Amino acid sequence: MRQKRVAAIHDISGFGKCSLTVILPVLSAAGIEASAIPTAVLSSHTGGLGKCTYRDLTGDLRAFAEHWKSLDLRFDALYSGFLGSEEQAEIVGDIFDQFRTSETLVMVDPVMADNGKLYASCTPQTAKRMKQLCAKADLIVPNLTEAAFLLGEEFYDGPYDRPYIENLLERLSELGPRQVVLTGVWFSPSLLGAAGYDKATGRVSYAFSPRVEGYYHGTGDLFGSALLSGLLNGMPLKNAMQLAVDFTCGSIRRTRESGNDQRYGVNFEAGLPRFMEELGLLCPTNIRMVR
Ligand code: PXL
Repeated sequence: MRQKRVAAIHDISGFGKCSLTVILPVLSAAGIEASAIPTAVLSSHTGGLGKCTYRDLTGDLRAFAEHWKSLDLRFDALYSGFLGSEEQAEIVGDIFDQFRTSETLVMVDPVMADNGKLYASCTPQTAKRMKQLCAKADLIVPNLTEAAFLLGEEFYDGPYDRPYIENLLERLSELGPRQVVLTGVWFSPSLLGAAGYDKATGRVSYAFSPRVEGYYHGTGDLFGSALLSGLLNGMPLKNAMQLAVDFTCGSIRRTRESGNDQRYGVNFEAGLPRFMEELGLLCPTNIRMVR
């Protein structure tokens, strides 16, 4: 089988395990060639690690794409996340137009908010621009806070029920994408997961795992890259969602048990052999966990 290739359009946060430092290794473990267009370079993520450096790469994005275009590079998926500035939404939309073919999966994670609040580096204008970018996607993967910002309504922190979630999914798909995967979904406090919607079939699917308390950075990026890994390895949406939920929740559980600082991100590395096995890329008898 021809190796799949992804263009990952996210920031690189040097410390704290989110965005490209998570996405690239996960895609690689899934057998996918991962190329990167960095949207910004930071010394760490912006979630409670003190004052980080921040270099916005807005001025470089079009030149990256032009160079790649001159090499006639083709991508099976274009996957965007955290943007370095508001203007990048339009530029990333243009990059989608430059590289998409009828075979390309365009996936947008509208990274801008969590827990009812916009990230420090985002403004209400970011939300407006992110909504325009979502209109160009085949698949979007917002969390429930981002869903509220995209739909211009108040965030509701649960408990949720199926009619509420399914109404959100449908309205999010009306923004443009043919598939929506909503994260942070729960109906009972003990289970946490994701809800998926396919506009063509009208089918709604769910994937859950036992909830682990605590707030860990980079888990949206872990979920998104694992979901894309499943889809590019041929899994149906529901199976790819379950793969991503299990991998993400397993990484959170492992990290919580280790007592490591929540701001340092999750230990997903120890879960990679299992992740690869579920993708059918490893023979189970060859797995040795080294701690
Ligand atoms: O994982 C989301 C994310 C990505 N990039 C940066 C962040 C965050 C979340 O806080 O700060 C720079």
